[in-house]
Amino acid sequence: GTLRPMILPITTSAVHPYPEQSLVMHNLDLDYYYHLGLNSGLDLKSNFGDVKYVLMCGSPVRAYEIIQRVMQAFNIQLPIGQTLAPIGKTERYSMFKIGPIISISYGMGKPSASIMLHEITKLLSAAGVLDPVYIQVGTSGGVGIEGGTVVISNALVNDLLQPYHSIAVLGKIIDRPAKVDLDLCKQLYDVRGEIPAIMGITMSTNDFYEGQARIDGAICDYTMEDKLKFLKYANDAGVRNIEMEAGCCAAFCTRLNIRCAIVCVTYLNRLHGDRISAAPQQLTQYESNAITLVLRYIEEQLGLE
Ligand code: R2B
Ligand code: URA
Repeated sequence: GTLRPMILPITTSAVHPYPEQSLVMHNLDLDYYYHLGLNSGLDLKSNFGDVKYVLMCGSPVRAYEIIQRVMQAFNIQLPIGQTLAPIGKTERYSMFKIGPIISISYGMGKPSASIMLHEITKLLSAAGVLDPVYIQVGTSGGVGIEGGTVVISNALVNDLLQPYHSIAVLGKIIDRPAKVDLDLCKQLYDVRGEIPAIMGITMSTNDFYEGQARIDGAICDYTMEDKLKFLKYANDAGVRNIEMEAGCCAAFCTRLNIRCAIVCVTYLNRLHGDRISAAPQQLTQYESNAITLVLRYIEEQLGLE
């Protein structure tokens, strides 16, 4: 395909609004990816220069599961007793890499996801990676669809049902459009095969309980009717699932011209309840649906099949 510039070269004067601080900033020849435990002084080009896909998920355990599935897909077997080690530090995020695929966790919520996105993107940019594809392989609550269904987002809305990710910058609210790559979205949908998958709107919230109209949080100042009215209203507007990071990922990628897809499996149908009560093996099977679909797409793209 064509080479798309992912990000402008990292400069200090262009990004910093206060000229008087340029003295502090101008000697930024070493960039620290603080929360990843890496920096630009390392040989990023030889370690990360081949990256094509960044698979992002919430939990470090799932980031490890995903890279194990990648290893299976690439037919890589480690000697007995050896495991794949995470790259960098693991206090905040866990990153693994096999060939052109990174699997990295972002924690929970948009602020946590944002920090990871800034740092992995600066790192890949410094490594000379030109056109990476970012895919969120997440989990979510379904709205009007059954547990296990994979939702490939064709649009994102925030908790006000607006297609933005809003952040405060220099004392002002910036509404960043949160869009996905619709070609990528359709290509992912096309490889679904037997996997229950739909395309639909994903609502990205700032909380799991009140922010997602749950009535089982420690605080709940509304009734069951209020909850269902809101969820049905969202469902009528096209919302098919609810999670907590996609708005940030999509807006970040929209801003930097990075191709991005959001693929989240649903754990339950929120019109029927709030509690995630499926057995752990069932949830693992649900998660596997999203991973299988994404890896099927990547295998096809890389010609591994
Ligand atoms: C899905 O699952 C987490 C909450 O349980 C959150 O990170 C999300 O988006
Ligand atoms: N993640 C969420 O954010 N909400 C759910 O209901 C399930 C997973």
